[in-house]
Amino acid sequence: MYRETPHPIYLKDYRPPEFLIEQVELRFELDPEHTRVESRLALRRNPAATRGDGSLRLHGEQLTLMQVAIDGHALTPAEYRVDAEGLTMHRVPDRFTLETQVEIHPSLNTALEGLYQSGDMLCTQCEAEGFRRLTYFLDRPDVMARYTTTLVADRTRFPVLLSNGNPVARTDLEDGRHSVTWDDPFPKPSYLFALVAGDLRAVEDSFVTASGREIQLQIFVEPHNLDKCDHAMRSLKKAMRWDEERFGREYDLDIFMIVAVSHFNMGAMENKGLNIFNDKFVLARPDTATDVDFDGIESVIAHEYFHNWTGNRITCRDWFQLSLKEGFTVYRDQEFSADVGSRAVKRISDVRTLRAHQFPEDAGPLAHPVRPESYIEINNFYTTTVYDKGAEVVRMQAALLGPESFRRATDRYFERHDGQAVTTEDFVRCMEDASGRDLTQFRRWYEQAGTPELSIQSKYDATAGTYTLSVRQETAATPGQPVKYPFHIPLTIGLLGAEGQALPVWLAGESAPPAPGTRLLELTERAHEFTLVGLTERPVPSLLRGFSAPVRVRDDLSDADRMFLMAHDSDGFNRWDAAQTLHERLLLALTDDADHPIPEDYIAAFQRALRDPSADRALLAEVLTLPSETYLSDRMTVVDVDGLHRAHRQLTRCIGERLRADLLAVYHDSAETGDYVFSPEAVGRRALKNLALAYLVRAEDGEGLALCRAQFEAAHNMTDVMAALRLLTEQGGAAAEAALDAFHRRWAGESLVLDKWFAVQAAAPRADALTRVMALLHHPDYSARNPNRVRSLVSTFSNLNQVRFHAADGAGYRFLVGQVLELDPANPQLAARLLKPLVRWRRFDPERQRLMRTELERVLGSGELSSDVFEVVSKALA
Ligand code: 0A1
Ligand code: ZN
Repeated sequence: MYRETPHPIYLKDYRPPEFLIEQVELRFELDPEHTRVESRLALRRNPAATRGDGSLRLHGEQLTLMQVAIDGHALTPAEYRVDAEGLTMHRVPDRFTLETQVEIHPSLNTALEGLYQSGDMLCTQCEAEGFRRLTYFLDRPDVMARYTTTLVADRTRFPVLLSNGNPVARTDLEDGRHSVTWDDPFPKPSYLFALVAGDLRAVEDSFVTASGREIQLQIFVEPHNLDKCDHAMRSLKKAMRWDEERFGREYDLDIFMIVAVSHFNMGAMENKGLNIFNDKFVLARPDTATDVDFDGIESVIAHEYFHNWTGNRITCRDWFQLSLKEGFTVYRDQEFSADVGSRAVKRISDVRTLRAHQFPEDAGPLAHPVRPESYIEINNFYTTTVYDKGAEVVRMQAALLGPESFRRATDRYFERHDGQAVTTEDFVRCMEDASGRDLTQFRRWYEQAGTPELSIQSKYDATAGTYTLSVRQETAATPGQPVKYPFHIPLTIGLLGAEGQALPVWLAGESAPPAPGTRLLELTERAHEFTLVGLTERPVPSLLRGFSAPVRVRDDLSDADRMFLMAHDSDGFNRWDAAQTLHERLLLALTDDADHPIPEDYIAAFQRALRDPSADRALLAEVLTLPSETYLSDRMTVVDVDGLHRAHRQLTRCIGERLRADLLAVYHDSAETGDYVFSPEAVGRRALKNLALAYLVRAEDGEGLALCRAQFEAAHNMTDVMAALRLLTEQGGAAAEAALDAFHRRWAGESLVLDKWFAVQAAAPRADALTRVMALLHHPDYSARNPNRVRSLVSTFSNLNQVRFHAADGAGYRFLVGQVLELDPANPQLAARLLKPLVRWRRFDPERQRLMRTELERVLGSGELSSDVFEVVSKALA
């Protein structure tokens, strides 16, 4: 909590550390109320740094210092100073051993940063700056050290004691405690340190690496969750194999451990050899978890595992480089999911996320480059820009280099920088060195915020047989960056002939045509003209195939062109994107004018898609899904909350009515037979079936609802149960209440399933949504101390129930701010994230703007805020 305005930290102020820490010995006497931490650090002056005044300052927060000694001599109070952020020793030798003893209080730690209690266990979260809540340290990622850690705790309460690396000693003590010592041979930054203590059970397996080493794999959970780890273990082994095959990366330690905890601020954490997970991304059984959960587990397990090379072996020099590890690791987990599942479906879901979250962030007051220049609170920079746009930036480099050259470049990166703390610049240099390409201009993707908009105009000249694409790029100003320079944009395109066949993309000046198919064009100027030749008919262009760059596109294609692409494009992503644009244009027209006609050929195009027996079910489900209200609101200059909601319902209902027979056929054809399987085909089939059900229910002819009730009663997998419960809750009435009660009774002891019960009520766009949400805050199962529970109720309401959150009287805004202010003293990270939906306030009508601004000002004026919330709210209002 601060009283003064917190100061930003700037990239330009980066200096190498004055001291290095070579060896760390830690001893924790663990107890939820009072934990004692003894540390012994081998420090030496960094030869690469300029000499300061001879003093040394270590980070430390919320620590009670008991003792400090240099080379065995206790310091007197005159020789050091302690303040709220650290410990300064006035004079230190060039090389010495520092010993400290501190006390900390895990059970009081509600921020879930540092050492905290989750249920009956104790665990740590150190990224980004949590290690300083364990002991005094140089808590910055460019200080890499070897750690030996001894954990001491009561044998009965904490039979399992884990830390990074390999266990090297175990002792039973006389007083009922025991101790385990762990040694991690790999130097690591402090943010990758972890410990766990608890009464846990492990599911065990093993993995033989490409070079023949056997790795022990363990997933630790509370005893009642042992039957929910199979999918996580399978996912882990798949990820390990994939990283060997695709990136040549083998695991290094002899053990790899995962621990599932129920209180966690984020998704999971890649601590060396000891990943700690939000249990939501570990635990799954077909009857407790949906396909979306299974999918999330597979990709988060992979993501954290992949960090072992991209993040741990090679880490970040400073937190401005966060995307070095996060962008690259997201790219790697995306590619993994694409390879083990469906590439087109994966790309669609990633682009959906990017457009729904990153594009608005890039267009709003919190816009920042992939490599930010400054921050107040680093915890606020675990953003969709750093993660997802960061992944796009790596993807574009992979596209520009081509697969062989990109693999050479990543090999070079791993070889050159193993064991180092480096920068995004070092990464790009490896790309250049391995490929011979000059990426000078490309670096702007790391430096400039904002989403470029491409306008593409086409002209066909029948006599010359040429087709000209005139492309312009423009990027709007973002906070602190009034002027934007052109980006280097990979633009992948294809051309389709009248029968839907691929035509060659033959550039004027080239002596012979390339083979028909996809071609990568490169845009570097503000405006480019590409003249394509050898075309005896006007082609239909398929632009930005596979979403080859994170840009918005404005083109001059007709609806007929889009329907043609939807039916014929060989690029699955673009078939979907054509459909999305059709939906979007129609929905926006309906928003402006409820009487806007719904074209026959639009309905017919979707009917054809539904009737195509060869169509991939998963892709078909994506094609038939309307863009969300939140996404559409980003496409309007002034968001019309109620108009969008009405238009969405109107079109959904119309599709349900007009395509009723086809939807019913699809629904019945896709019935579940036999046991639940998590495969791309089965997931696609369930997605399509439940989408059909949603249209049928919303047609409100009674039959859909009857099917829905039957599905809710009969289904054995959570995907089908939740799909039905969501629709029933949305419809309301006695059937909904009965279903919600039955569900709650059935799943009373299952925390993650109860999260779904809260979320489904918060998301239902019924008139009494807010009243219900507020009542649920007092439900015995609600807990403001569990981030998953808070997100399931509060974030679901404010992010996924746009029409009710933005109710014209401002009650939704007052509710959210009340929650933020209540949570902030306990858990600033969570509070700052909750505030995000209000940041877009300038996009709404004047009255809503006023209401939202008033609430943001109420936050700012409310006295002691965390730096997390202060940064978000002050930037939102700037
Ligand atoms: N590095 C993790 C994400 C993470 C970041 C911060 C945390 O606490 C403040 C926790 C996890 C990842 O990318 O998975
Ligand atoms: Zn990550």
